[in-house]
Amino acid sequence: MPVTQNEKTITLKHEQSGSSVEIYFFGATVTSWIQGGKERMFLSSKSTLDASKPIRGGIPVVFPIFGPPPSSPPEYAALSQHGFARTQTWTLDKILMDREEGISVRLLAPPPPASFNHSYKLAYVITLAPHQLVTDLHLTNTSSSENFIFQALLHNYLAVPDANKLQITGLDKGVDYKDKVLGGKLCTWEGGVLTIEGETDRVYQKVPSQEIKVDDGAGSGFKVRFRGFEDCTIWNPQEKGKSMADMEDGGWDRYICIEPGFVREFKSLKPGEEFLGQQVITVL
Ligand code: TA6
Repeated sequence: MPVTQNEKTITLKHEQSGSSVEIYFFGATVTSWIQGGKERMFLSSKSTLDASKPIRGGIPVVFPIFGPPPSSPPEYAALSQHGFARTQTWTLDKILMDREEGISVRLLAPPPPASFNHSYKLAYVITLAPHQLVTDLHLTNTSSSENFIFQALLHNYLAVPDANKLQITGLDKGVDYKDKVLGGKLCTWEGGVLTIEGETDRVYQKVPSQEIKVDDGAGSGFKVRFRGFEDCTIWNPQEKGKSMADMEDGGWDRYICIEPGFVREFKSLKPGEEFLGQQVITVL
């Protein structure tokens, strides 16, 4: 059976290639992607998986805010870091495709917390193909009279053998980025190769290429393509990871986050308007 589920997870298996993906209903968090016989997602062995905290690893869904809450509007200011989608329990809506080309399921987010009084529909489509994992966030403003503002991001933790050996390319020269390590300083990317030489936490804004490559320095890597999403956060905490209670020891050397999102500002949807944010992760 290519799609199986239990009360906590749903698993897609592509029998011809042996690829598989596991998704927790909690946060619609992808927690495992096996491709070419290898685990491609980092999941901290110290992560809680009991719905008491966001999952540390895989692909948490960040919505409707990215990072710490803004100072206003009040219902956004009251949210927790990265919003609530990653701690909601989603449900399976439909198996959309089950063929040799790929297997695809759609999950639906429950309504928002009562204090966040906005109407929208949020769906997440996860598609497993032999060499690719595609995750699409579909948002519709279902209000008939009010605009809806949001930020969204797919916070992937890509498994790598050694973060210090990575070569990250595809960021266009001249793109602005907010360097959170420098207190949010706005910088301009000088082009070339980004390497991880210490804590790295940058929000690249409006990336024209919409395609980032990670060479893992060991003959493999990833390509992350996106559309709808325009920004890309690149994060690896290095030793600062020690201060995260749910980060396994040395875990920061075993992943890189290349996170497509719409996060440099709030995006506004008119009544009835839809947004699609997609990431396509390919193993190189
Ligand atoms: O996307 C990068 C980031 O916003 C970092 O600043 C870092 O804090 C990370 O996400 C993890 O956030 P979390 O709330 O999961 O600890």
